[in-house]
Amino acid sequence: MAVFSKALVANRGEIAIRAFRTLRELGIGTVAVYSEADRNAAHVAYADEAYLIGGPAPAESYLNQQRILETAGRAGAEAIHPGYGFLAENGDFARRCEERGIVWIGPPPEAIDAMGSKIEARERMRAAGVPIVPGVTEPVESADEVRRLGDELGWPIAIKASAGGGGKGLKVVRAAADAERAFESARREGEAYFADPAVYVERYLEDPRHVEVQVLADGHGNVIHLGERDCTIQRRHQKLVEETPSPAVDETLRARIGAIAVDAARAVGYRSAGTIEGLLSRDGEYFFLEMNTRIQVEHTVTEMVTGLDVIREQVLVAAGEPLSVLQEDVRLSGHAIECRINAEDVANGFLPAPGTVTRYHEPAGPGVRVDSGVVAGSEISALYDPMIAKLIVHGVDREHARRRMLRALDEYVVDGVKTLIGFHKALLTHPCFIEGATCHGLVESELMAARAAELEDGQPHLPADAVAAAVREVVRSVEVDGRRFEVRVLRPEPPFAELARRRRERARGGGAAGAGKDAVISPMQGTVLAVEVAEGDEVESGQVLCIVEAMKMENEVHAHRSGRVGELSVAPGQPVTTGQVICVIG
Ligand code: MV4
Repeated sequence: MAVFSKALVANRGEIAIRAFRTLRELGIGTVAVYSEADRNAAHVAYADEAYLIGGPAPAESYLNQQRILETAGRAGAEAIHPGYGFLAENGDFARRCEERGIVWIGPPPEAIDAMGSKIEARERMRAAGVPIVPGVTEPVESADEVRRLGDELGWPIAIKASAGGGGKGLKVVRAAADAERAFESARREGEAYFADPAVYVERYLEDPRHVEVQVLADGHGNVIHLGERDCTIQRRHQKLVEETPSPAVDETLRARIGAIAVDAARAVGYRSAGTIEGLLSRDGEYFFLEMNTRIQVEHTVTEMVTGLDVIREQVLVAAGEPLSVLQEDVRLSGHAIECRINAEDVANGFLPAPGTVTRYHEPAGPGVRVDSGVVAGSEISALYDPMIAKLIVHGVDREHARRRMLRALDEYVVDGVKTLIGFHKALLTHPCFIEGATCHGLVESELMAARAAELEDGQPHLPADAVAAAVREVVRSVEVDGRRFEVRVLRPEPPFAELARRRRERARGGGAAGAGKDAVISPMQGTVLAVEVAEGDEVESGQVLCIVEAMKMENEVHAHRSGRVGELSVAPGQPVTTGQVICVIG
């Protein structure tokens, strides 16, 4: 007997399909919603029924609360699963579902709201005895206060937007002299992103690990944890690889952070699946950072080592059932790793690379799981998140899982768009990853990008200041005497390709006269907010030269060496492109 007869999933892509799969196993009818850009999307084809809910932009469709609620009514869906992103952490939407008698497959709206304000969450956690990063639990109102807190907590400190999370609005302040600019910048970001300028301050931990704990809670007083996930490898606060168990957590520490996570969930009256995000310091201290009140992208690795279906628990708990397992029944077995397969161009600062997937083949075999939302012919739209799929592997231990992941990455074929497959191959063979270190800074390094790009498209890519040979390498299959060989053929680059490459190099500053190693390059496309130096100024290595705003985030551009500023080409209010020479330092 099914708990609901029909449920709507207010999402798209891989997570919509992931939720449909569980619903189908439970005998629950599946309802998809889609935008005009998603008429041919895989999640629409998978569901039993599908309804167009509006235009291509998220605001017209997947964020259109009224349309989604009306559609649930029209389809006769008794419950809504929000997936992640879009409306998943919108307390008002959860309330509106419940007011209409539609079951919200998620946490209580009050828990969403309490955790949505990071300042309130910190205060609630402090009161409940959950360790938080040392700092304030009330908004910070002035740069003076920031300086005072820095002296009190010890530099460096972090300024964070209260409505933020996931690192949006995070500013690191290394010294009192930087307090004013960072404070103003964090407030502007909070306002631009979340319409809330409130910020708070905490001690900045150096080289921490991002360790989060999966919790499950039901309406019968049961709260359990399913162990941790290590998500230390990120780029600009976007997770790229997640694994469990964490290379830095043993059984004793797991029991400790598990108990902290359960206390945190209880403190807000949690129900459903949730994640306590925390920082693990170099000396093994664990601090609460924030709670994600939704199913997360990386829930999959937890499922691999526990054998549980986290979305099944969400659905059953929403229907009033107790959790299917007790804490003492949770067994963690082996090691799981997830690689996010995004359509991004690593050689171009991880820029989203939308387009049509022309050929598509997923890996399979022992211990391999692929959660995807595309098929050959799918369009990766620039309107939505560029994640194409998640590749997850399970092995008996970390090294087994790592090798299995490399095998699976080798089997993966995605043509038509640039992906992170090459990047993951480069990362998982790097000594830093192999030894389970934090790898801070590795993802951003230029050599990694070059190696990743090379593995991505099988052509040599050299760092910007190296001289590229004007030959192209292509791989061809040949048969010789009935035996099959893959051969690499070196061909002269066609003239148009060479011209395009020279143009790219010029844009990066590699070929500009007088630039070379001394050019400061914009790492992103955006708008110049402020220029902190003038032509002819002497600057120190690391000094802020200008601030570039891209997608409402403010990014400082720093001097890579000390010297005198020349050829300054930017001014406040002007646009800059990726690779543009901002100035030279001579
Ligand atoms: C921090 C931190 C150091 N100290 N907070 C917040 C959101 C998440 N995406 C990363 N965040 C951090 N918050 C304090 N007080 C360092 C980070 C951080 C980080 C932490 C662990 C692993 C990788 C990281 C990459 C960037 C920033």
